[in-house]
Amino acid sequence: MKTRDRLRIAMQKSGRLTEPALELLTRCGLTFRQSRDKLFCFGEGEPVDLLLVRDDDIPGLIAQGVCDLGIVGRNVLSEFQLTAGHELAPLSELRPLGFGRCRLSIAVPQELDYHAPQQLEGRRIATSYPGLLGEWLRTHAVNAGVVILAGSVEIAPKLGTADAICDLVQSGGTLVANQLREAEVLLESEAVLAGPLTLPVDERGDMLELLLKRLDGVIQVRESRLLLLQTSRHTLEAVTRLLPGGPQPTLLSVAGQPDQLMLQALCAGEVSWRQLEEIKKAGAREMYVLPVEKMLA
Ligand code: PRT
Ligand code: ZN
Repeated sequence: MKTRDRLRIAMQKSGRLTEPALELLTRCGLTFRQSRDKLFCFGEGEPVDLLLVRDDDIPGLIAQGVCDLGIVGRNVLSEFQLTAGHELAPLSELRPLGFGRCRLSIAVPQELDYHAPQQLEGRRIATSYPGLLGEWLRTHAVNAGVVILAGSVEIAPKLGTADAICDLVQSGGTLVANQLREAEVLLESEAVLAGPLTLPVDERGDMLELLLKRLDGVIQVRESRLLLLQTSRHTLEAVTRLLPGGPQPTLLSVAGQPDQLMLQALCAGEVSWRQLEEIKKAGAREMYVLPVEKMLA
């Protein structure tokens, strides 16, 4: 494989994952000379470039070494790993990214009283995910016909080309509109950062390590809030007990008020009004909840 000194990330050119993936990379400090209609975006600050492609092509591009990383749905990555030829390098999921959530499910006609996988025996199931469906059928010892379709899977039962489907579900609206209902969840999916099982050890490896650290920081702070409040020393214990999870709070003394403390705590998730009101009742005042922008552990 030819060595490169710049890292190359494959991501979806236009689709559900495009905007959130770009936003995530931007939050990691990466900026690109934008040519969205083109295949290639040159990275300006850091030696990281983008390749904009169809999501289905992303795992293959990594496996062939054309790209070092990719942002792709776990559904696409897992399907690739089950169906790709053994001559291609194995891939791994480096990080879950927390957007593009959906699930790969088997759905059956609403009138079928589904309660066990064996009811699918001998039926035809339409899907674009023959690898994942095949694996599930084997695990559950069900012999069913797999009808491979590239798209519009949900209308197959109505057309009579299949008895059930195996497709991505998010809100469930598409299933309802097609008189189908979810029977089995095969995979919980979200966008992931995919890469080769063995990471490069040259300059790209250093950049990759740096990028992973920034990514961890961004993911960690995305839901984090910094809680600031004042409390007197005698209500400190009651206030601390009510703090939403996270590391130990930091305490600062307040100038000229020896009985008062300023408390600062990093909370792992959203802090609700209800929680704030409870903490206030325990003796806190001057409370602030701030979003966290960057974090480097
Ligand atoms: O052109 P390209 O091949 O790149 O795009 P694509 O059309 O294959 O992909 P796209 O943009 O539709 O989806 C990209 C990725 O988003 C998928 O691989 C999933 O990882 C993720 N994702 C999240 C979804 C959904 N949610 C989703 N709801 N992908 C597809 N859907 C479809 C689903 O196939 C079904 O038709 O939406 C319908 C179901 O949605 P609900 O809300 O009605 O249940
Ligand atoms: Zn696709």
